[in-house]
Amino acid sequence: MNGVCIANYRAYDDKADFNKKALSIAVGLTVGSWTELPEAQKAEMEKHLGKVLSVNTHEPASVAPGERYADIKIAYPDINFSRDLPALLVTVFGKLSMDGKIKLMDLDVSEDFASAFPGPKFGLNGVRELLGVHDRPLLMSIFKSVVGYDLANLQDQFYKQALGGVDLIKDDEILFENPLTPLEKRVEACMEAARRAEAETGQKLLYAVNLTGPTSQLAANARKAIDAGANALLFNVLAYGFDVLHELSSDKSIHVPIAAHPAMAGAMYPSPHYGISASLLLGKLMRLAGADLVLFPSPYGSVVMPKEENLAVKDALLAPMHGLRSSFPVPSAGIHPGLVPLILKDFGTDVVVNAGGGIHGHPMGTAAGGQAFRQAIAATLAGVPLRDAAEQAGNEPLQAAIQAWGIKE
Ligand code: 1AE
Repeated sequence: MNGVCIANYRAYDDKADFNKKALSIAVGLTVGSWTELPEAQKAEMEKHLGKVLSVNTHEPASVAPGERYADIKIAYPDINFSRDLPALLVTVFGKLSMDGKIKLMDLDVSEDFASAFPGPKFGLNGVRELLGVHDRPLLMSIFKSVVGYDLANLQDQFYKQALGGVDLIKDDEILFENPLTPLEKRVEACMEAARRAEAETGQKLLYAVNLTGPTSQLAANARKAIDAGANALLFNVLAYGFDVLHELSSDKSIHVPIAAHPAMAGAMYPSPHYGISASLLLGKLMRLAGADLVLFPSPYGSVVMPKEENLAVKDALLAPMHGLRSSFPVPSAGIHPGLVPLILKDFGTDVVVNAGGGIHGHPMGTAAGGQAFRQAIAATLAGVPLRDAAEQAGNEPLQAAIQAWGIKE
C-alpha cells in the first residue's frame, strides 16, 4: 500500500475485545480521538487517521489462561512522521510497547519511506567482491580474551586467526577504547598482521574493528579507524539506536562494510508477549539502517534462537526489499566445525560461519581452528560427510575438531 506503513502486532489477553483494542491503537497513535471530533474537523484529520486493516483472533481450544491472542494489522499514514526510524518506531510502538501484552511482529514500510534509506553500502555481494570470494560461505573469527591484553598479544592473536584461512576477523564487542589497545594503534597492529598472513595464505581479509565512544564522536572515530587502515567496522547497533547506524552507513566518508552486533537484542525479542520480533529487529530494521553483515544467535549453539525465528531473520536480510542490497546473515554463538553441515543446510552458501571459542578452543591451536572450519566447509560443499573428510590426509585439524566437539546432524 502506498503512503502508509503497516504494523503487525500480536496482542495477548484472556478477555479483551480485540477489535476495540485495535481501533484504540489506530486512533490513539495517530489523531488521538475520532468519534468526539466535529464533522468539519474529521474531514481535515482523515488523512492522519490510522486504519485497522485486520484483526484475527485466536481463541484457544481449552480455557487455559494466557493463550488467547489476536494478530492485528494497522496502517499508519506516512504524513504523520518524518522519514527516520525513531519517528516510525515511536509512532507504531512507542507508548504502545508498554501497554499490556503486545509484541510488534513486523513492519512494512512504504516505498516513499524506504526511499530515505540507502541501506547497506556493500551488502552481501559487495562484501564478497571485496574479498574476491563468490563460491562458498565466508568464515569469520571472533577475537576472544581481549580485555586487559596489550597490542603485541592482540596482534599475535590476529595473526594466528588469519593464518587459519578466515575471511573476516571481528573485535569482541566488549572491546572499547582503552589505553592498552587504542583504536588506531590496534588497527595498525592488526592490519600489519593481516598483510603478513596474506603473504603466506594469499587470502584477503576484512578486520571489523569495534566502533565505540559517545555518539557524537562515532563518525570521527570511524574515519580515524579507516585512515589507520581499517577495512570494516563492528557496531553495537542496539546500544546506540538504529538511527545512528543509518547515519554511519549513509556517510560517504565511511566507505567500509559495517557488521551489526546484536548485543542487547535479548532484552527485546525473546518474549512471545513483549518487544519486537527477531526478524524485524535483527532483520528488516538492521538492513534498512544499512548493516552489511548482521550477527544473530543461531539455532544450534550456545545462545539459542528458535530455528523458525532464525530463518525469518535470514529471509528478512535476503528477500527483495525496496531495491535495497541484501545483508549477509551471520548466525553466531557456540559455533564449531561439526555444525557446518547444519548451517549450510539451513542457510545455503550465502552465510558467514562465525566462531570465537570454536576457533580459539581448537586442540591444535587458533590457526588450526580456522583450518578445521575451512575443511568442514569444503567437505560439505563437496557433499562429503565430515567423518569421511576428517580421515583425509591434511584434514587433521577437522579430525581434532570433531573429536573435541562432535558432529551435530
Ligand atoms: C551472537 C553474537 C556472538 C558473539 O558475538 C560471540 O562473541 C560469540 O562467541 P562464540 O563463538 O560463542 O565463542
